[in-house]
Amino acid sequence: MMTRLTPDLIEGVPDDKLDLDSRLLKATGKTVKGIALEAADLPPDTDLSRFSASVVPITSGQGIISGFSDSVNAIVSRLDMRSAVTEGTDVLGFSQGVDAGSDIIMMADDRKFVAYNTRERKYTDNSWGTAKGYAVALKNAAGGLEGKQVLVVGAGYVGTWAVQFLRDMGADVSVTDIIYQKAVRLTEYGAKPIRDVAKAIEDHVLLLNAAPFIIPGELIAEGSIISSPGVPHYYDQLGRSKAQAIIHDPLEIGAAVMAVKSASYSIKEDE
Ligand code: 2YH
Repeated sequence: MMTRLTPDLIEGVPDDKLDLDSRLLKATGKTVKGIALEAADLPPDTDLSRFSASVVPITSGQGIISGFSDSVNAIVSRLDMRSAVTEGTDVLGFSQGVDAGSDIIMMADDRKFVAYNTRERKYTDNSWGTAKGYAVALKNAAGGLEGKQVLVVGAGYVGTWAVQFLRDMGADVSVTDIIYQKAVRLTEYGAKPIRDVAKAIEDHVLLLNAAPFIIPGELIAEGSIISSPGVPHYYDQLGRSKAQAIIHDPLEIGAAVMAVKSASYSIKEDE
């Protein structure tokens, strides 16, 4: 299932009213930029100011989401890259981004959100960036994942990437999905499928929730750390009181990782 963002979900992102950096620092010891640099395998002091991005509004399918391009633009600017929303939309906007000499072009339709590196002719995808960012956030919040049991809830695009990243981080990964067969498919990546979604959640304290699933507080184990990209995002009061940390934002972590990973292709080529 692909969740479409809505204007109310991303309200506050352009002005950083959600104060994600403070919340992330508390939970993980890192800022969005810190998480994104680690996710892109770049050193924490990497200077990104020489990179420029264009964000192209896309009208196809269900059309423009009010505030989406402005939010992505603000997220990229907060990484210290130069960024602007193109005046034109769609193909015209893309050509304006290329003409402006942008290193990275960010654009999303209903099915795909990409950061395209114009120099290296490579793109990074939002499912990849979201899974990587939330896996890195979980790792930092947990003080490392080597040998630890982690549950991925949801075996969609983000969950599938998350399983692979968490395994690479040395975690012992289980996966659950209301469609059990989807979880079973991820044995291919070394994840253990669990049929009973509720029991799987009760039995784990380290969770990556990549499902459009609201976890009721009674299922959440005391002291849980929940890295939670899935939308709709809601945790009840009981869940919030039991969890040690719940990491979530509507757009920023995934988009920041995409942009930094995209820049990293050029940095790696320069070396
Ligand atoms: O929200 C979405 C899709 N669900 C992409 C999901 C990728 N994992 N797309 C945003 C659409 C933005 C719109 N076309 C605009 O304002 O440019």
